Formats: sequence, structure tokens, C-alpha cells
Amino acid sequence: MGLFDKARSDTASKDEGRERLPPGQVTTEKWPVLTYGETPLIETKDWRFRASGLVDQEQILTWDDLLAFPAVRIVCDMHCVTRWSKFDNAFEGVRVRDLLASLNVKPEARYVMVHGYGGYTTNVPLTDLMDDDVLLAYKYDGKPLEPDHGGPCRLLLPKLYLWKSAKWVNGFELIEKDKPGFWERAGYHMYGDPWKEERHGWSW
Ligand SMILES: Nc1nc2c(c(=O)[nH]1)N[C@H]1C(S)=C(S)[C@@H](COP(=O)(O)O)O[C@H]1N2
Ligand SMILES: [Mo]
Repeated sequence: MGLFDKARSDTASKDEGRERLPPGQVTTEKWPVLTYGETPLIETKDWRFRASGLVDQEQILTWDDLLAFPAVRIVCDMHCVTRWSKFDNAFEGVRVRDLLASLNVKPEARYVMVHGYGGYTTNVPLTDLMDDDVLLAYKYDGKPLEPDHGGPCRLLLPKLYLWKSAKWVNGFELIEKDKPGFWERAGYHMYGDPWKEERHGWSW
């Protein structure tokens, strides 16, 4: 069974076991654009991804380096903290787990500060980045990901609220202790599980 089928059957079993729509969410057919600030325009020839922090050696990946990893297609639901959810999104990209395996991550690393062009940051536990359906995604519906949605490449971590899926991703900083990224410093939750409505953090 390919990953595509697996994602499908996971979705099907989720339908049987529980509501597919997380609490407090509404479905949308259109795909809204949610960006703080301007959309950066990055050509793939200029794209760089930097792995830093708790890795044996800092590494800079080019677009060709990215495409050298196996391409994976998934179908997932997306949940935004502003209460829209969009079902059945077909993304293609490389598995973050594969990328991490190539980085010689130090054993003390527990969290990743994900960086995006424009200065966006968001914090996620390293273990959650190892899931099957976590991608550095560069295609949507078989076409290159549009700049407004994070093209040429965004993180996709479907099980958490979408603010964790950094658009225009350009780096992973491996760290030992959790610390807040951009929206987390503004009061969003440190983890962001839509099923537990982890919308806001301590300050709320
Ligand atoms: N670099 C960057 N990534 C980002 C954001 C952003 O402002 N900048 N917004 C986040 C938020 S709050 C959401 S809901 C999703 C929206 O993705 P979309 O615009 O493709 O719907 O991107 C997330 N990733
Ligand atoms: Mo969001």
C-alpha cells in the first residue's frame, strides 16, 4: 500500500472513529491565504535551506539537494486556528523524516525552530516532525505550490494548526529546550493540537 492509499485509509478510519472536523472549526472549499506581512518571491535557483543548532555540522541545502530526496504524495486535512478547515488537500514534497535522517542530529535535540523567509518562526517537537505525513511540500494538486501558499516550498505538518506549517521554509534550527516562535510569542499555544483546541497559550 502506497503512502497515498495509507493517507486515504487513515482518513477513512478517522471518519468512523470520530468527527472529522475538529471542535470549533468550519469547513471551507476555497483555500484562504493567511500571511503576516508580504509574500516573498523566491526562485528555486535562489532557494536555500539551512540546518543549524544541534547538528554535527551546519548544512545548507539547495533546491537540487531537496529534490534528491524521494518525492511523496499525501492527502490531508488542514485546520487553521482562525476556524477554517479544508479537507482532502493533495500535496507533494519530501518527507521531513528523510531530510532529518541526512542531518546527523545530535541526541540532545528535542525541538525544532522552523524558519521561513521573511523572518517567520514556529516551534515544533522533533518527534512530531518524524510523522509519515510531514513534508517539505512543493506541489499542490500536482502543480508547483503558489507563492501565496508558501511556494516554492513550505513545511506541512497537518496534525497541528496550520500556523505550525511555515510557508517559504528556509531552515530548521535544532534545539534542546522548547521556546516560542512568532505566533507563540504573541500568545498562541506552544503545541497547537486542533483536536484539543490548543489555540492559545498561557497568556490567555
Ligand atoms: N512564513 C510564514 N508562514 C506561515 C504564515 C506566515 O505568516 N508566514 N502564516 C501561518 C498561518 S497563521 C497559517 S493559518 C498558514 C496559512 O497558510 P495558507 O496561507 O497557505 O492558507 O500559514 C502559516 N505559515
Ligand atoms: Mo493561521
